[in-house]
Amino acid sequence: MIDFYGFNTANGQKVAVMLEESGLPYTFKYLDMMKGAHLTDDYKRINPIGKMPAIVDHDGPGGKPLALFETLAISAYLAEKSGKLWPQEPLEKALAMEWATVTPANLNVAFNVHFIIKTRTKGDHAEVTDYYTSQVHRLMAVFDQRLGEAPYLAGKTYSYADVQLYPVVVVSVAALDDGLGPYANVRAWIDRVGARPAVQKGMSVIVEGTPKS
Ligand SMILES: N[C@@H](CCC(=O)N[C@@H](CS)C(=O)NCC(=O)O)C(=O)O
Repeated sequence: MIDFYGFNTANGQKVAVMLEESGLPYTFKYLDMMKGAHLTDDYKRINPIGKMPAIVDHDGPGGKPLALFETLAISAYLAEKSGKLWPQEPLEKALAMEWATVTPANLNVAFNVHFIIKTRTKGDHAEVTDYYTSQVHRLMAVFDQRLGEAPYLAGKTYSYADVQLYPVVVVSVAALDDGLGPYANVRAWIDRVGARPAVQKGMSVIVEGTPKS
């Protein structure tokens, strides 16, 4: 059994979708970030950097419990463990890891800075905003080109790389002035990925598991 510590953001949704796609049994544990649950000593024993999400696999390697954080590490672990969304063919396996890394290492960062400047800072940060806006568009254009060459990020195979990107685009598109207008290949891919029952379920798991106050 896997414990999934989550809150309703794109990073939480990545793990929820991966768990649904993997078919592995899991329990959702609501992490109340509004109350600082991610910064407690107990949670930091699972994720020492105090960020959401994290998992504990009680049946980890060697039958021992494994606590894991970082969405990319969690996604790759779940994909390999379940054999789902884990390309076998060597080229697609390498490309899956490459494209899976682009989202957390680049696109998440650009959208996050954008969001934080808009919601948490005062004063004029036009240069920083412009820089990260251009980063977002540069990356979206690269994803769009890739998804024009192949149906999925790794190539022919739907993989954990697609799950890294999907919630980020769906959630953060509101920050783009023209939405997904310029990115027709990303739009078509969103329709393909979003039609999957496991993706639909994963995108709603956290909201469903969040206590109503
Ligand atoms: N690189 C991390 C990013 C995780 C992350 O930034 N999580 C946010 C919520 S979406 C968080 O925990 N923020 C709280 C904080 O930074 O204190 C991953 O991919 O898991």
